[in-house]
Formats: sequence, C-alpha cells, structure tokens
Amino acid sequence: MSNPYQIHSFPYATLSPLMYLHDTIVAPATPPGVGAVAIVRLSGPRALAIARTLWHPLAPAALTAPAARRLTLGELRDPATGAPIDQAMLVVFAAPHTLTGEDVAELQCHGGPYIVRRVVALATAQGARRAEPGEFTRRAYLNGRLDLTAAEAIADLIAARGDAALAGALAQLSGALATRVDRLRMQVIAIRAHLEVEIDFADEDLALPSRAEIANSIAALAADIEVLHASFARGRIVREGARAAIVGKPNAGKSSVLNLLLGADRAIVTPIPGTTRDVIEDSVALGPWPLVLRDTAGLRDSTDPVERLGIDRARRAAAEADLIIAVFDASRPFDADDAGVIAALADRRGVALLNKRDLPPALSAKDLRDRGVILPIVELSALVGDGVGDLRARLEQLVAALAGGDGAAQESGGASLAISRERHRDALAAALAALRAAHRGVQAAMPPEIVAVDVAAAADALGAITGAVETEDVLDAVFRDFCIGK
Ligand SMILES: Nc1nc2c(ncn2[C@@H]2O[C@H](COP(=O)(O)OP(=O)(O)OP(=O)(O)O)[C@@H](O)[C@H]2O)c(=O)[nH]1
Ligand SMILES: [Mg+2]
Repeated sequence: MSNPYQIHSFPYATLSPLMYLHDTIVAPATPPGVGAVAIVRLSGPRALAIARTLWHPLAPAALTAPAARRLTLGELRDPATGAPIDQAMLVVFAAPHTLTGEDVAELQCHGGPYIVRRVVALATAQGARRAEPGEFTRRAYLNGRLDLTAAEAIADLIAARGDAALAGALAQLSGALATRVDRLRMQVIAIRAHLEVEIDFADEDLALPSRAEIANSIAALAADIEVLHASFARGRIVREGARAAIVGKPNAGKSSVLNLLLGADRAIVTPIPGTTRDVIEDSVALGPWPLVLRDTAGLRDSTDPVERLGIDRARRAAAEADLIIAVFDASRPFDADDAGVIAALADRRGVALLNKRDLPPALSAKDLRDRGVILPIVELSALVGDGVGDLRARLEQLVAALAGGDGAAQESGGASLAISRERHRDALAAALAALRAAHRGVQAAMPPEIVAVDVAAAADALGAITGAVETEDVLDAVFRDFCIGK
C-alpha cells in the first residue's frame, strides 16, 4: 500500500542541528552476546567510505566496489596496522531508498562480542559516531521514510509476545492507524477551511455552510475520534497482554495457582498462611494473547506490619488488574476472610476458583453463589493440577472478550483498529477536548476566528500522532524506548 506520509515533507534544512546531525552513526544491530552472526550498521554520508576502509573483498580485485544490496565476502582489517580481524560480509544500500533514507552499510561479522566491539571501535576511529538508542529509526522518520506510528509499530513488533500483538503491530506498521488518523485530521482541517472562508469573506454573499452544519460536522467528527480513543482499552491488552491479579485469603492456594498456570515453580508455596508478601509477576500465553499474572499476599486483617504492606500491594494489584482470579479453599468452611475477598470482587471481571477439590469438601460453588459471588466458578486442585484446562479456557475467553477478539469489534464496522499507546490516547483526548470547545463555541455563536483556534488545536493534536506535526518532546518520547542500533 502507498505510504500516506510521503505527502508530508520533513525538510531538514528547517530543523535545528540538535535534531538532525548530518554525521555518520554506527552501532551493533544485533543484541550483545554470542551468536552465529553479528551485524554492525553504519548510516550517514560516510557510511560506505568508512565500511570500505575496514572491509576488503576476498574475490579478485575487480570486485573493489561491491554491488548495492548484494552480500559480498571480505576481510575486516585494522586500517592502522593492516591486522586482520574477521571474515565478514558487506552489504551497502545507497540513499535515499534505505532504512534511514541515508547511505547505509552493514557488516555481517562472526557473532562474538569482542569482534563487534573491535569493529565498532574501528568505525568510530574512522569518524563514525556511536548511535543513540533509536537513532536509526529517528533518522528514518526525519527523512520521511516512516511516520511515528510506524516507528512505534517497529518497537511493538520487537516487543511482541504473542500472535495478537504481532498482528496489531504489523497492521500499524503498514499504516492502518496512520491512515485513519490522517483522514480524521483532514476532516478537521476541512472544517477549519470553512471557518477561514467565513473569516475572510464575511462581507460577501457566499453560500457558506450554516452554523448548524458546522456544529454537526464537528460533533460527528468528535464521535469518530471518541471511538478510536475508546479503543485504547482493547489495544493495550492486545499489545501488552491483560493483567490478572490472583487474590484470596492466606493459604487458599494462590501461589500454587500461579505456578500451575506458569508450569514453573515461580512462587514459594508453604502450608504457612501469609507466605507471599510481595507481588510476584510473570506472564503466560493464552492462545494469541499474553496474560500477565500477579500473585499477591493473602487478604486478611493482620497486625504484622510487613504482612500489612503486602496486603496493601495486593489491593493495589487488584485495583490495577483487568481480571481477578479469586481463590477460595474448598476444604475449609467459609469465613470472614473469604467475605472480605468477595467484597473486593464487586463489579469486577474474572473467575472464582474453588481450589483444593482433592480434599474433603467444606465449601461448595452454591455456598459461594449464596454469598454473592457472581463470577464464573471453576473447581480445581492446584496441587494435583486437575481442572487447569477449564481454568485456562475460561481465562482465554475473558481475555478474548477484553481484546475484542470475540467478533464484537469486527461487527461494528472496521472498529477493530485499536490504539495501544498512551501517547496516542492522550493526543486523541486533546483533540476531543479541543473539538468539544469548538462545538460549544459554534453553539454560542462565537466569532469564527475563536472557533478556528480550537479547531486548529484539534488538528495539531491529531498531527502529533503520526508526526505530521512534530515537536522535540514528542520525538524524544517516541524514540526513548528504542534500543541502540534500532
Ligand atoms: N491438598 C491441596 N493442597 C493445596 C492445593 N493448593 C495448594 N495447596 C496447599 O496449600 C498450602 C498453601 O498454598 P499456597 O499456594 O502457598 O497458598 P497461598 O494462597 O499462596 O498462601 P499465602 O501466600 O500464604 O497467602 C500449601 O501447603 C499448598 O501445597 C490443592 O489444590 N490441594
Ligand atoms: Mg502465596
């Protein structure tokens, strides 16, 4: 598909030198450690020249200029001493159709940390500068190779922990979000254009849209933005996974349930009530989604100051969770601590577990229902591992519903596109606030100049999402989390 961001130009002549240095950067593109191959990447006007001072073709001298986009085998040597360092492939890409929009050279050497350090040091000795985290992608953005949502999608692809996150990141990389946001922004700009005409030709007899028409189009646009804004809850779950807090009274088997779901001995399990103090977090794949599980301290009235701190953390984890896994001990009669757990479940999604069903029963599903539990109830034995299939299936259904994978989102007409970053959510919220102010202005018959200010603010807020409107702090926020060499 065509890249809608080709229409925006990023004239670096107008950027401050701090934002864009025309130098050549170098960094390993592969992670630190031992591997079959390590890639050292150079980008900038001297990328090819610097690579060629280090790398010499092994084939006959005719091959002195390696063909663009072709891997060529050669030898890396220290230019100062001529000492050989490694055999390596070189591939060069000539600007502008490259990763960064600049000349790019990649040296594929053997994957030893020492070799990589040597190659990077030799490149810097030849005048390259070590890249900042995310600097390659930042250059790609500044050169108009990708918009900010695509840059973020690359980070999301790398961080993806399941098929759903991968699919979401790929859709965003191919421009789904950028196209949607850009269309909204064009509509805002069209409204602004109407207002400008009204300002400029106030005295002329032109067929301008009426106030009511403008108010209606602002309201319709705000409704569309609201839909995208509201998709954050779904999108975050697709990208990061849903968060589940495992809560219950002490000794109910919470840590055993965590270990069972993880298939690993992650949390300490003992017969002593009050074993878990801190929140213990780990994630498990449920179909295409990751589920982040948090095991917590047992909820009860305690006088032990350390345990009380743990219980505070448990309550916080429960408040932050998308889902609650409430664990009850089926081998013990219902007590005040269980009642306290049920009180914490009001209006929450999740599942109630009747654990320890391998023991003689003292508490039934009906007892829990009678005490006001409305969550689905799963009976299991975390010790024996019996019932875990039911639990996983239940949890997967719940996560699917939260992530909009239950078909509801698709039915509502393409609304399955979801934002997954707070940056996007906050920008949409700013656009909404500005449009609402504009709407109030139109209804209060404010002069078009005043309304136009709010409409322009809405367009800018939307433009910040893709980078069509850029500020230094937005760029810093986007690229801060990238790794070196990306
Ligand atoms: N028989 C039986 N024992 C279980 C089962 N699940 C857990 N237990 C035992 O119950 C005790 C407490 O288990 P934990 O998983 O530590 O319980 P917890 O809820 O994390 O307890 P705290 O961290 O103290 O709040 C341990 O001795 C477990 O082996 C079960 O399904 N059946
Ligand atoms: Mg525990």
